[in-house]
Order: sequence, then C-alpha cells, then structure tokens
Amino acid sequence: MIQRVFVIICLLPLNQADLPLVINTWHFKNAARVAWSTLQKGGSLLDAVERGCAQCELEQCDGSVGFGGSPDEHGETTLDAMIMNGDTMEVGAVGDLRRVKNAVGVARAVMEYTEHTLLVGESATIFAQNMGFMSEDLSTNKSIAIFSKWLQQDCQPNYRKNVSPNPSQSCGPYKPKAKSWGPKHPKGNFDPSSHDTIGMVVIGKNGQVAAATSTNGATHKIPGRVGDSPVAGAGAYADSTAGGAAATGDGDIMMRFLPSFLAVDLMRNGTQPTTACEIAISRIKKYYPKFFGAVICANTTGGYGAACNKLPGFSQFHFMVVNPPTNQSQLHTVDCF
Ligand code: SD4
Repeated sequence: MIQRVFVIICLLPLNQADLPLVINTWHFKNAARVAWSTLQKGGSLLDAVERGCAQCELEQCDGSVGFGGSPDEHGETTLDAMIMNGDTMEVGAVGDLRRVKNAVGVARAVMEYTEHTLLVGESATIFAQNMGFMSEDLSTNKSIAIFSKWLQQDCQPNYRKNVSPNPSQSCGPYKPKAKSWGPKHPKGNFDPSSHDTIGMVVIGKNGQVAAATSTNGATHKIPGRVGDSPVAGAGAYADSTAGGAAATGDGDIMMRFLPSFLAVDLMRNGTQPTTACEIAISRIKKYYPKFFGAVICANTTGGYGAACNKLPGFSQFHFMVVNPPTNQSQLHTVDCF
C-alpha cells in the first residue's frame, strides 16, 4: 500500500498545483489579484479572465495595455483583445478597436451577443457603442508625446519595408519600391522593455479553462495592423480537455505559428506545461531566432510553466500565478533560452 502511494506521488508532474489557478503574463499583480477575487466571490472563469484583463486596461499596465499607449503612425491608440471559453470553444475578439477603452469587455460582447468571432476597426467601435460601451478619445499626453517624438525623429523606427522613400530614413507617404528588396528578416522593432500584453489563463476547480488577452499592440504600427492577441490559437487558447496558453511579444511573427494552440495541443498529449511552452517558442525560433516573445501554459490539473526566447536585454520573463494554498499572487521568473 505504502509502495503504491509512493508510486502515485512520483507520477505527479512537477510544478503541480492545487486548483483553481490564475496565471498571467508579466508582473501584472493586480490583474491576477482581481481575477482571483472574482473566482473567490463566485464569478465564472470568463468573469475572472475578463475582469483580470480589464484591470490592466484601467491601469494601462506598462503602457502596453489599454488607452494612451502604442500610438500608431497617425498617433492613434487602437486596441486588440480576445476571450475564449474552453468548455464551449466559443471565442469573442476585437482588433484595431478605436475609441473604446474596455477592449476585453467588447470581446466578451462579441462572444455573447453575436455568432461571430472577431470584429475589427470602426465597425467594431460601432458595435461596441450599440452594446453600451462609451466612446472616448484614447490619446493621453504620454501617447501624444511619443508620437511627436517619433515624427521629429523622421518616423523612426517603423514597420515599413521595400518602399520608397527609404523607410529607415524618412517618413511617408511611401510607395512600393520596384526591386532590390531589403533584408529578409524583420528589423526587430519590438522593444522588449516596452511591450507587455496581458494574456491570462484561468483553470477552474474541475479543470475547466478560460483565457483572455488585451493589448494596444505595437508602437508606431501601421494603421489597420492587428496583432496576435485577438487571434485564437495565437494570442491565447483555451480547451477544457487539455489546458490553456497565452502569448506575448512580437505578434506579427508569433501569429504565424499559433503558439498558444500548439502548446495546448501538446499538453493534450501529456506534455508538461513548461515543455509545451518551450516547444512553442522553439518552433518560432527555428525561423526567427531573434524574435521577441514568451508563452505561458497551464494544464487542467493545475500544472503551469512559461518559456521565452533569449535576446540581448531579455534574458528572463516574469509571470504571475495565484493558486492554493497561499491564495496570493506570486511573481514567477523563467530564464529564457
Ligand atoms: C502584439 N503581442 O500586438 C502583442 C504585443 C505584445 O508584449 O505582446 N507585446 O503584437
């Protein structure tokens, strides 16, 4: 008998935690705390991920979530967000959302009041207004200052390539360049020190999964750009038969690999969360060794982990976890590889 108990204990995966579990990208402690207290008060998993991400929208976490951050080439802040129910596989998402602060709330409205998955741009704003969300300017003194500085420095850096005038020297308007195209690999405009999307996964007491994201994307992005955060399988994924994952980093590259879907699918097959995250990062690294990004992963039994791609200035990634018995949000750190 003792032997049997011992064998069972040995078979439990490392980093196994009690449920429920809240995990989110970066050091966004209040987001984790709000999600956790939502669960404690009897809120659903969707309520928890939505309110957790909304907390970051309110706080403008690191300037990379919510209003007043990442002004685009026209100086406007636009938002991307999604929410996913891992029980039903329903998703609601918004991309390039303008003049509405609570992007993850609008994403949830897309899920609950439409048969669609993703609404974008001005039409998403109109939808949000019709659903009762307030429309307001998302600019702040800070975003206006970032934009003015960028104009003063000849629109550097930017996301243009193979156009004239030379985008690494001048502002637009740009036209396609006839030939002799530039470097195949991206210039790496993503600055690891200033880009922090919130991605959150919550695992319920019985192993059910929900996930959500919210971000203002990439500073100086081309108007109309939508990143990975509102794309299911890219920015986040939730499947109550397997687990949940969320990504942060250079979404233009990461969304080509659906890292959140890949990680969840690996966990479905029994891969431990940390390894699943590492494989999702490695898949991207193979093609873009210098991409900036990280993934968090959690399985339905409460195991969790994260992985990130090592770069100069980005050797560790921080993420928050709340679970029993401490019930406190704890900062975790993983070494990038
Ligand atoms: C994006 N993935 O829009 C987001 C930005 C981000 O850490 O996560 N930065 O590409």
